[in-house]
Amino acid sequence: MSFDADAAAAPGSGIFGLPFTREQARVVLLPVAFDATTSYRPGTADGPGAVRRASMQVDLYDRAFGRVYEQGIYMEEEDPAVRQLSKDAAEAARPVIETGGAEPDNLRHEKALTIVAKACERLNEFVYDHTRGVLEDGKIPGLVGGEHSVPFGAIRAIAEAHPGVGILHIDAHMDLREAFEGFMWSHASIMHNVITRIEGVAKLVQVGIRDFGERELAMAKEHKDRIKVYFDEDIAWERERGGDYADLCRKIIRKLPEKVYISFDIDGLDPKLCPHTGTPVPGGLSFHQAAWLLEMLRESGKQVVGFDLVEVAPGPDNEPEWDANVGARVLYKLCGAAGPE
Ligand SMILES: [Mn+2]
Repeated sequence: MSFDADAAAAPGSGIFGLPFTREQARVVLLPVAFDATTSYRPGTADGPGAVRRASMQVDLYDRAFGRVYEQGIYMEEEDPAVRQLSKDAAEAARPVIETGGAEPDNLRHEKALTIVAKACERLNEFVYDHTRGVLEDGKIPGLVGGEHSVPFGAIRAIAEAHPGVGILHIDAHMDLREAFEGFMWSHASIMHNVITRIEGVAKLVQVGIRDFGERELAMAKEHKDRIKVYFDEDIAWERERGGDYADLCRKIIRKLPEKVYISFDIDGLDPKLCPHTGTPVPGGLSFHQAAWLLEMLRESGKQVVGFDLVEVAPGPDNEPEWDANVGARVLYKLCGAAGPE
């Protein structure tokens, strides 16, 4: 292969400028251009395309993870049916979102909720089938969203293939709402749905949490054998007191079982790293803190069996694609964390 990892990406090359086919790749990325239930600010449907474009600028040698690309990384083409499904569902959802959520006894709202739920269920099946296929081929599935509702099908397939798996969940939000604005498959409900519907997930370890409702907190407490929360505020406070971040990472990683799926919501990071994401919250992890956590996870010898990167939203047309630039670099680190022994 005449591929030069230090050269600029060749035109027509794959994600990160790489030359691999799906067969040659160990990591298979699925772009999911779906953002039907985004409540505050839409745009994550354009995330996968923007991340792919921005990935061409990522240097392929990573000081911590080495030659991440050598395992082979391939990104599937976007499925236009997914984008259409997202558009149709978002249109149905709009009147509900505009009134601040579904009203009881409002038949129009009820109908809209049904349309959105059906679209989300179809998406879940699509993602599940794809992820199963990747796992059956002995490869590592990675998903690039889209809003945070999209990995449900992937996590279901992962939990079937690797029962007892744990989720390392980096996010500003707990995403433990039973439903949000009436939408049961809302981006704000992904981990509620995982905990209540996917038995194979033994553990959910949340990091960077700083925006949540009282009922979400109650749910985390109720399931304290399965859910462990590391609040952003505590991490920041520890840092101000001169605490050892590496020590904290070790504690976080110890809470996880041997097999780990990483669900990385970009809004877990400081919003200056993701200014256009759907629901930005002040505070958050620095890029290095997130990277160190991933590096220490890899060093721990635990096995990353899949991952997602969600809620990356590029800015309006004429702005530089800063969010996608950061997203592409996080994605490369995720591929590094999932690298072979
Ligand atoms: Mn979030």
